[in-house]
Amino acid sequence: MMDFPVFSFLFYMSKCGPASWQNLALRGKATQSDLVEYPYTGHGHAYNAIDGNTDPNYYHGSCSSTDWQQNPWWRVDLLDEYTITSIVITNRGDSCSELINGAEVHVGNSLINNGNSNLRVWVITSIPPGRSHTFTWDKGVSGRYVNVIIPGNKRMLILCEVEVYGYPTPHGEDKRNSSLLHKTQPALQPQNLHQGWGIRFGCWPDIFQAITWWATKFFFFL
Ligand SMILES: [Ca+2]
Repeated sequence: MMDFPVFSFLFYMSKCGPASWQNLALRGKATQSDLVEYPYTGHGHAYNAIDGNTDPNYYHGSCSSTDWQQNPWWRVDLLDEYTITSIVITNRGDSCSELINGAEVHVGNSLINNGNSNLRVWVITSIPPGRSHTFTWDKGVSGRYVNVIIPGNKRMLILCEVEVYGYPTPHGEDKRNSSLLHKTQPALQPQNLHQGWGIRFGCWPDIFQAITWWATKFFFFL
C-alpha cells in the first residue's frame, strides 16, 4: 500500500506540473474589429498577437493592427472557460507605442457587443516601447473570451503579443476541491513570467516545498 506522504507528493505533482501554467492563448482563436489598410495589411492580422512571438517590431510580422476607427478591439477565444490568473501584453516597439495608452482588457463568457461588455479587469495606462506588462489576479478572473479595446474616436489598436495564463474553471464538486487546492498555491507573480522558463512553465517553488515536506515525513516514518 502506498504511504500517505508518497501519495500526497504524487497528487501535488500531478496538479502542479509544467502544463499548469502554459500560455492558453496559443491554443485560442483571435479576431479583431478591423484590419489595417494597405500597405500595412499583411503585417497586422489578429493571429499575430497569439503566435508565441513577442517581437515588438511591427514590420517583422508578429503584431496585430486594426485600422484607425472608433473603439477598435481585439479578442482571443480560449475555446473553453478558464480561471485566468495573469495576462501579459507586449507593446509595439519600433514606433506608435503610445497608441496602447488607455486600452481596456475585458474577460468573460459573453459575445454581446463582441465581448467588449464583459467584465473590465485591467486598464492599461501605458507600456514602454517594446516592453511586456503583466497583470495578475490572486483569485483569478473567469471567462472564455479575452478582449482588448481602446475606447474613443480615431484610435488604432496594435498588439505584438497577448499571453493568458490560468487553469480550467471547475464546476460543481470539482470547484470546491479546486478551491481547497488553490489556497495552497502562491499567487503567480508578474515578474516571474519574464525571468525564465522554469517559472513560466511550472511552479517549481511549490514542488521544492513539497519535496522538503515529503522528505521530512519520510524520515519521520522510518
Ligand atoms: Ca506576436
